[in-house]
Amino acid sequence: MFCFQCEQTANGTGCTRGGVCGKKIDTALLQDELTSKLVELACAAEGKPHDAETDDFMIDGLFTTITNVNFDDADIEALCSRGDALIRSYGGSCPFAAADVWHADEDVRSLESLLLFGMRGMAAYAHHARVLGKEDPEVNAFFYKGLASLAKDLTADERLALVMECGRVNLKCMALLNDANVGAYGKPEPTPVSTDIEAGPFIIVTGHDLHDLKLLLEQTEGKGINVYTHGEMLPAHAYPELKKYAHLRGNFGTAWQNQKKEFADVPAPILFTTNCLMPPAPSYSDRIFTTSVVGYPGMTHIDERKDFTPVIEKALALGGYAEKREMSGLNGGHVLTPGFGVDTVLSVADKVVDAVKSGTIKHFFLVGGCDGAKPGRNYYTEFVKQTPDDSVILTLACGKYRFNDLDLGTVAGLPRIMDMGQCNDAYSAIQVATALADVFGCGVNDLPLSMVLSWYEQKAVCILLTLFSLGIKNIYLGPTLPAFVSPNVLKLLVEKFSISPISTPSEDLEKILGS
Ligand code: FS2
Ligand code: SF4
Repeated sequence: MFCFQCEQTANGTGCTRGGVCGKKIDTALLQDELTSKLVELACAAEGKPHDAETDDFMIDGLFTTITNVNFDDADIEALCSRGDALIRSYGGSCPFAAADVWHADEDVRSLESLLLFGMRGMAAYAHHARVLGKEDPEVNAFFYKGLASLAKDLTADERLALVMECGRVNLKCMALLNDANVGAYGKPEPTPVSTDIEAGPFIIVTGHDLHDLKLLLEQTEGKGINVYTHGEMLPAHAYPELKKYAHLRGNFGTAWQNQKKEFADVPAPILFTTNCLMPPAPSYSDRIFTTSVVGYPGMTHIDERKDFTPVIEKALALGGYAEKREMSGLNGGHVLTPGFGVDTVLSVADKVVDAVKSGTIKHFFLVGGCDGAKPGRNYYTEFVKQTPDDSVILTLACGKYRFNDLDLGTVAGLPRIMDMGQCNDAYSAIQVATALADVFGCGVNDLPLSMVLSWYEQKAVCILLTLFSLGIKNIYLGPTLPAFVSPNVLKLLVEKFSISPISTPSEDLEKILGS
């Protein structure tokens, strides 16, 4: 096997003898086979009309291969068989071996990986929009175009152009998902969320799929069961159509990499709607339930009929805590406040603009992205702690658990930390930055705004490509740079976008604020 798609890849170069994430060699080989089928199907179907079944397969096939999504060989084999049938229905195609990509010339491999991993990330967003009935023909078409390109003999410039196109199309995909979420659940609004767990039966829901959460809330209503979000599900509390459920009580735990510790002795089932799933320890494996594209051998899977009865029965059987438990975040805080989406932030745009003009707010930082298990990620906690009092921190995705319970007070009457939502809510951050640039009559790169990002898996890759496609410069990226960015491709990204690896919080802050 060879896999280097995530930040924790072995030795910073590639997993070859099983994944650091727990992915087995056979599973990695099957994921390569699935990717090969996706490329073959894309070649067969490119330029022809394709139906919803084929689009579903493309999107879910890509999503399945994202880090920490599916470890179940049976699921991947079933997808490969579906792929074979679809390829035949489009008249067949030339054979393609995804594994050849890993052994190609390092710059070709780098550009092809950037595109493939970017598409994997974008597929997750397309999937979430799709379950809410929203799709975009341009987004769907790009999966075929991008995947088919992997089988073509292209120049480096042509490959780079496709990488940038992936970023552009992903902006549309994130906009689609934002509209789908707002259409289904209303505009997010700032909402205090408790980290305490009430007495009695409860269910923990993790991952990113708000539709699954909504269905679970409907099915648990009136049953004496509380529902707690975990990880990237925290922003659900901010949506009017979700927070109206009184039994959506609070948030449990922190980011994904702490799940083994946090789930070990909790008397409740845990429902995984997407990544990031870690191989469960025997102490809690009978309490893990998966749905949608998530899979792990031996875990109970809730199929597309979305009957959550097994999860509900488990919650009732376990009974929860006998008494209320006072929990806290990593820094000891007890309340988290998601809901600072684009509409909330822009509703106080006048206040923000006045505060910038008067010098009350001197700088904005977007400190966002993935959390992860490798050491070095407390950089982001320290960075936020060290930001000056006259600055605002916008944040999103699971990396925020490093600091989202800190009380940094207010500036110009606004909270200093504003949680914009999940990773896909990078769309909100981009909208806010663009709106501010319009008001000030400058480009986004001229705003007093710095992006300090953390990455782990492939959704972070597509967001990064989107930021590049918008011409956004001077991004600080950590905790380490992707192994799939070759020295030449990195040189190019540094020349074009002045991207920097993070160093230390004080050094980076000095560079940002001193310049
Ligand atoms: Fe975090 Fe994992 Fe959100 Fe990533 S929960 S690293 O999937 O997309 O962020
Ligand atoms: Fe290794 Fe990451 Fe691939 Fe898992 S997803 S096999 S940890 S590179």
